[in-house]
Amino acid sequence: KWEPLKKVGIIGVPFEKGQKKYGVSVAPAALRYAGLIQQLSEIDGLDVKDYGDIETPGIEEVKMENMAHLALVSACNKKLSERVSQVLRDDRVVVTIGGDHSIGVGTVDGHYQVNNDMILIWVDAHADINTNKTSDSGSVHGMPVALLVKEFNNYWPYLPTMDWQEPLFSIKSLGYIGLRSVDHYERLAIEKYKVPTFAMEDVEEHGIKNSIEHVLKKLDPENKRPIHVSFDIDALDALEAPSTGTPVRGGLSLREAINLMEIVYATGRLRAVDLVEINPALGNENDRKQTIEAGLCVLKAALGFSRRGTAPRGVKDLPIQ
Ligand code: HAR
Ligand code: MN
Ligand code: MN
Repeated sequence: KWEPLKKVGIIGVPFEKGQKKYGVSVAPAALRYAGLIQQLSEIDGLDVKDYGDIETPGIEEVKMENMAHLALVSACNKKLSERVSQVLRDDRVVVTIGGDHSIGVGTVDGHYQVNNDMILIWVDAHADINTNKTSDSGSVHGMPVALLVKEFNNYWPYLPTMDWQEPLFSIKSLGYIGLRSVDHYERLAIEKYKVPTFAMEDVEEHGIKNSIEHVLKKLDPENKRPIHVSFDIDALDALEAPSTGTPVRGGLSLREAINLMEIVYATGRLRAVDLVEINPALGNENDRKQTIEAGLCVLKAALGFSRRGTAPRGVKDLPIQ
């Protein structure tokens, strides 16, 4: 009974204060310049609307222990959350182009406001479930999942500027794919809360198809919940997507990532996709090109592009001479 929604809304988030390197904020412009809107519009039957970029200039900083730029991260995510809800209420699949992964707070919050039965698939080399007590970096892009889940309330101090965000999403609705760089307390959290996780070792053992199918079945045995995929480009092998801030070798091949997205698309329940952590300022011209192309391939697969090709609609024969 579920059919893929053939309408999408694009949001760009040129935000990079959730981590320390210059350049992730250029990704929305780089993806648009590379033909994002046009390539998505060429997918059979897909209606694409661009909702523009989320800008958050001139926010005053607050100090928070081992948590850099909290006020900026918060302000950006507040605006983003509202925009994500709006796109979903317009009956479109929301595609959010980051930006670093701290923007996952806004995308998931905005999605949850509209579909509180949503499930979240976090595709990443990292688990991004640190608190400011467990993080080695103090960068918020390693903390979005911990900020979102209600079970983590007692692990956080009061966070000034974050009052707008009430963590209501349950960790029981979260699954991971592609992990291979997980901090000690992150691993403890995954085990304590039994988060369905197909780390790279598990993807090796079961293959990508079984991996995503297992996670979906575990979170939603009745196949009835809206799906949010938060895709960190560093889930891909560093050789496939080199232009990213924290690359890790030994990751998903682009083929595996495309296959994962095709499977999610085929459920008909995909309602939100994030594509984050592409940093066009890192690496050489070829690295940049490869990484952006990989990102476009992943998005297209999520939105119904068929590698088999699609025959022209309503046409039964080749043109006669
Ligand atoms: N776990 C480390 C931290 O908390 C590194 C995670 C940041 N890298 C990312 N996130 N790209 O997926 O800082
Ligand atoms: Mn991430
Ligand atoms: Mn990552």
